[in-house]
Amino acid sequence: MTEIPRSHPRYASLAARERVAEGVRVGITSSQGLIAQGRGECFDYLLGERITKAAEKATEAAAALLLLARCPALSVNGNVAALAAEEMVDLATALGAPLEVNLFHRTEERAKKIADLLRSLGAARVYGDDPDAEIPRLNHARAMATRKGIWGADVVLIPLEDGDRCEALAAMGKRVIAVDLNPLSRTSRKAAVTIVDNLQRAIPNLTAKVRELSGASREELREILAGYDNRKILRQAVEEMREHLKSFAEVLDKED
Ligand code: PTJ
Repeated sequence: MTEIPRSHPRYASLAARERVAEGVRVGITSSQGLIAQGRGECFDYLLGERITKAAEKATEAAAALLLLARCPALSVNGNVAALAAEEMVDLATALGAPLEVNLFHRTEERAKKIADLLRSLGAARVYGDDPDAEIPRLNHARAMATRKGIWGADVVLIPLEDGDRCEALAAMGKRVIAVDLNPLSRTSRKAAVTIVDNLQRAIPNLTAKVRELSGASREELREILAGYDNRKILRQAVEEMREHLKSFAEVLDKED
């Protein structure tokens, strides 16, 4: 891996790039994952590379939904494995939930490598390397699922997902939580709760919220959800992006 000096003004972004590139080198991330990371970086830049108010509200709702769930499950793909494997294991542990490897560009070798990585990090339940069910209405590899994991879950967290599967999971009656830096994506619009944030900030933030709310009553958790409107949150995320761009334009004006 290229050594990135911590003093570099773009350290976090360059270090994340290195992790995805390393993921490709060791065979856990697809080469397409590099393109996805680039797209994400661009949206993160527009967002100001910070946790927005919209993301905070969505994170609270996501934590409430996960804590209320009968059977939550957390999906992991090649980019998630490269960028936040430990953080996903930590979240799964906090919830007592399984992790399931689910790949768009699926190879059995890659699914096994990711599952092994999650197990080596201490995950108690990891599925996806031996699927035994199919998500209806999907005709690609992402339909593969596991009965004890995503297939049987009532709430599913899907970071960096494609819109098709998000829709197919919702059509199965599941509540879907997305983590996606693009507030305009189909996934963002089809999920019940969308955290518009960088995965590397979003997952630890969500785990902290889960721990904070773990003592709350079911009534309190239901109240959080009752006041939540995902469309409103997406509009707010776009608005916060716009505000950030406006402040950029003002800086440029001052420099003239
Ligand atoms: O490992 P596989 O085979 O399952 O493939 C995974 C990728 C991510 C390559 C695949 O799902 C894919 O092609 O995804 P997309 O549609 O290119 O990207 C999904 C969304 O994630 C896009 O809206 C990106 O803006 C967003 N995104 C990218 N990086 C991040 C991100 N969102 C949050 N955090 C990121 N770091």
